[in-house]
Amino acid sequence: MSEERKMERTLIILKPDAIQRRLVGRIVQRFEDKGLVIVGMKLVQMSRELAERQYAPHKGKPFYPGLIDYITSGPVVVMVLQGERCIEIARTLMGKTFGYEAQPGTIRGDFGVSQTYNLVHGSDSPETADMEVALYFTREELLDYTPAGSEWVFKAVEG
Ligand code: IDP
Ligand code: MG
Repeated sequence: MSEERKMERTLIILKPDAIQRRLVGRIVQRFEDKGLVIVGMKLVQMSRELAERQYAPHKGKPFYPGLIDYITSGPVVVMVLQGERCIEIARTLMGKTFGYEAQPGTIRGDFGVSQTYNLVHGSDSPETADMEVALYFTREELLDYTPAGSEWVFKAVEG
């Protein structure tokens, strides 16, 4: 895959409820099924300091303290996905923020109803993705490879 084809990376977090509810495999499957490629993955217990960096844009909002408590309440899986337009594609797969609003067929729509406990995080722009990926992964931990059969999945995503 050549670089001019808008290859992107995005940070996905499977939040503590996804791990506690044993939904890791089923959620990862959604991203794999779509054709996004896992280039980094690990289990992490977030410190409050790390959580505050992750959610700095939300500091001061009413739900912020609860969000920090939630994301630090147990292990999370952090994962970097790669693919053309993967930031947008991953967020479409996740569905709207609140489980009760998210469409059936999306991760949040199929597995939850909560506002805060919504199972999954995905970066919202290339700039955010770069910043968020760097919070959890060194360059060496991200493995660039082309999965078998990619030519059948990625043909002309753009134009
Ligand atoms: P996103 O995860 O869909 O990008 P954001 O608005 O960036 O949604 O919010 C970050 C996270 O904060 C959400 O995923 C959710 O866990 C939590 N959150 C957002 N808005 C609310 C709220 O109004 N009440 C409670 N929790 C919220
Ligand atoms: Mg967000």
